[in-house]
Amino acid sequence: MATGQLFSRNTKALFYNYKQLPIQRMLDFDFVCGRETPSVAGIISPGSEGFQKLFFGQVEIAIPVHSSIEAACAAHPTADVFINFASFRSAAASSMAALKQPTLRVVAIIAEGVPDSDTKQIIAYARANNKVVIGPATVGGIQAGAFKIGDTAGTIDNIIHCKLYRPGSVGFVSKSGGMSNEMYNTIARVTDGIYEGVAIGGDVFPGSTLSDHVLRYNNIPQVKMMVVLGELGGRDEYSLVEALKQGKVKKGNITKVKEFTPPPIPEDLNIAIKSGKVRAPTHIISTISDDRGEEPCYAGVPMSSIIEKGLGVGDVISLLWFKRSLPRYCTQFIEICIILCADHGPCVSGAHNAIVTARAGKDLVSSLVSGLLTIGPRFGGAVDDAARYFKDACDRSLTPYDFVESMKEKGIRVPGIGHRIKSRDNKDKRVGLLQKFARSHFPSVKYMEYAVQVEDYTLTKANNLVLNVDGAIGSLFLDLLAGSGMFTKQEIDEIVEIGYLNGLFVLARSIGLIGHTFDQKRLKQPLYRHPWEDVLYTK
Ligand code: Q5B
Repeated sequence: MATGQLFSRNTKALFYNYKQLPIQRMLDFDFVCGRETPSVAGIISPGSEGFQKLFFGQVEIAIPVHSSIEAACAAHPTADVFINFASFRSAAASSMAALKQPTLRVVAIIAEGVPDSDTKQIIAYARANNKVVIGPATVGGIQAGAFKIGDTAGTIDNIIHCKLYRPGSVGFVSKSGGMSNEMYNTIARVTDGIYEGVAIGGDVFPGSTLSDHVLRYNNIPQVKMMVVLGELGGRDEYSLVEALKQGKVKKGNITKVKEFTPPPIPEDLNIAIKSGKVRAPTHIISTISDDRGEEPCYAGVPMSSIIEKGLGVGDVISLLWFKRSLPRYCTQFIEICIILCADHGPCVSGAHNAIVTARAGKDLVSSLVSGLLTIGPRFGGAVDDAARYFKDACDRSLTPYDFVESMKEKGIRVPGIGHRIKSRDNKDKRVGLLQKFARSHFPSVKYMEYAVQVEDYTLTKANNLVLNVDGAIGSLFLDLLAGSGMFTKQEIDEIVEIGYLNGLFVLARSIGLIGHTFDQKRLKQPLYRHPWEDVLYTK
């Protein structure tokens, strides 16, 4: 084993396998010791790369993450300690790979249960190449005021209590990691404190022995006293007796340690909140669903009860959009709207866009979104405006004539009226189906009747100025809101004002747009190019 110091206040380590807590504990230790730079130079997380955010005192730092030991060593050539938090299954291979790196000098293996045969190979390789192995099955080691491995010495409170943030004069080595914490405490009470402490690990074949470390401490001038915690039945202890008999272990004179008060480590926000010490404002308010309990709830209704009661999509929309359970006829109406608006063939704006996008090789979400983006005042997105204008005109008892003519004066087309292919003689079947359902289930269809009177008037102007599907849904939803007795007048105004109802068309038509996308992909359709013959080229 190499003689003398293993670590210093400038030691940099590479940490194998991302473990947030032990890394943060190392950084907290660095901070209370007054180190200028963090001791963890890089993290090795096989297969991933990037950065991990951790705290160094009060500030956040980004520690680089490397996908291999070789890449980490190349990026951090001054890091000479390898802290191996791999499982017992992969600890041997990763430790051997680390020992083979010329930049790495010390390897600490935390895992318990590494096969003895693997450990023996590691020890042989380390000895032959003048490298130091601590562990396996170790908590690690610490040089007070300079560097610590992983979870060594426990919490920051314990570290401060045991004065490990500044060097004392005691070199300590122990077989047990758990007992070394107790010994740090005892040593701090009866001496000027620890200079360095190492737990060699509980395995039969430790990478470095009690005597290896005692003989090393003997070469460190700052170590004036040594404490060894062996175990019953251990053999390593005899080699220490032999070393003492041969006078290999010198005596030391203690000089007074310079005391200082370490800076406090800011408490983690989550811990402080849990203990009731601080309060923090939230950034989001949510009132429609909650996924924190055993099962998600929609507007307070557990998902299992939705399934047990055999509720449907209309009920889920009632809960998540309107925050209440609506009567069955209302949820049935919502479901009918969704069924009727799910698709209207490949030629409408939305489907056309989705088809062209899918044929350009784009993915499902892109194709869906490109279709959805066409929904607006002319296509499918006139439901809210239809509800707004019909409600305003009907509530003000405007005659259909006055309403339509006042819209004409303002240059606004009546939302919910007019269709590209539907007409007086080819009425939209969907409108008829919605009206039929409402007439037999709704307590009142006042707004719908008003819309029909508007249609009667617009049809006197042109054959295609029929009440379309947007207008039918818009006017009938006003009847649903007013007639169900489930909404106050203020709530109805808010729903109309915010504009909930285009959501019905958006939701429904997504079903069709997804279908068209799959259809094109299934048919392996090539890139779409519009034919020249279909374009009027003019100046
Ligand atoms: N005129 C829908 O127009 C369309 C008038 C009007 C007064 C009106 C048009 C319109 C309001 C918006 C609306 C939803 C653009 C339609 C849907 C879903 C769909 C689609 C599908 C599906 C059709 C000819 C003359 C002009 C106009 C006048 C037209 N509309 N006057 N109020 N509303 N409607 N959108 O055929 O004197 O000659 O200048 O904007 O409700 O999107 O299946 O395809 O499920 O996918 O292009 O059903 O009505 O008529 O523009 O040539 O106008 O009528 O001022 O008068 P057209 P235009 P003038 S449902």
